[in-house]
Amino acid sequence: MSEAPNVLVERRDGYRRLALNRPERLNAFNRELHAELIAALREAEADPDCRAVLLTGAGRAFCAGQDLTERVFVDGITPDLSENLVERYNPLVSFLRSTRLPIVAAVNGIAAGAGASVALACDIVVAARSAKFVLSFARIGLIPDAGGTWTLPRLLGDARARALVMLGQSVDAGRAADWGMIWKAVDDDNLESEAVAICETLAATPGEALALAKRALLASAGNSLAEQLALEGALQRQAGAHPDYRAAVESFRRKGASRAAP
Ligand code: T3D
Repeated sequence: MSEAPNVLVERRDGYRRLALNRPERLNAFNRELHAELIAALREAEADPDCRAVLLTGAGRAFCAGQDLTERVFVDGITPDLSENLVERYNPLVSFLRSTRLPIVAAVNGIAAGAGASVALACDIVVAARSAKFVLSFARIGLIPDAGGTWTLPRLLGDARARALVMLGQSVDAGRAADWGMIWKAVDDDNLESEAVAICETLAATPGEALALAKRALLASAGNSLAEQLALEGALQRQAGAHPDYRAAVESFRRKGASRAAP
């Protein structure tokens, strides 16, 4: 009998739905899950008909971060944790941020440790009201990784980021939305339909514009205003040269002409 996939992939019209699928471990990341997730994301990116990704978790959790059962201390020696970051989490988070595809996280339950960091690395995060973001790293003697120390202060500001990181506190979805940590919190029963509606909107939006906007937003974190203005100029030149732009403007003008017609 073949083993269940660690990532469930559904190809839908205009987008793909990827579900982390280790529900008995609250979808904690092990090597296999990492490998299947990055492969599924790369495959989605390579498919010209795929214009967005919906990322969620199977079962009651989104993701409980690193699978701690993978950590074995032989003769009291800790494995080098940076290896796992360099080989798995860092490429994953870099991919989520830099891919042309908009990534929508539908956080269906607890997102802990690197699970929270991965959710927050997505472009649009919508969470079920019962979901919680648990910055649990300090509780086990670690620092936030998978981009957590980059994302949190940018989303929350320094004061909230520091307190959350140091106290290892949970933030429920409602508060996360109030604080600007995520796009919105929705009733549990509506999570899937909200995430689907967002993906359908994205799939119907000119893809080149979304990809270029992602590039500009990513660069803004390290750029001066002057550098960012220059980058916007360069990327807007590219956007304007794309047939999507011309088609949209011509359609607008046609509609204007028909409105003006007696
Ligand atoms: O190592 C490196 O490579 C460095 C990178 C680190 C990145 C990180 O993510 S560090 C942070 C790792 N994650 C955590 O510390 C979270 C650990 N989990 C929890 O604190 C709790 O499970 C939760 C708060 C997430 C949920 O609590 P609760 O009460 O709702 O569920 P539970 O009963 O604790 O968990 C259910 C099952 O999932 C349970 O298994 P069992 O007893 O039914 O067989 C539990 O052991 C398992 N599980 C939950 N989290 C993990 C896990 N198994 C492996 N790894 C986990 N992270």
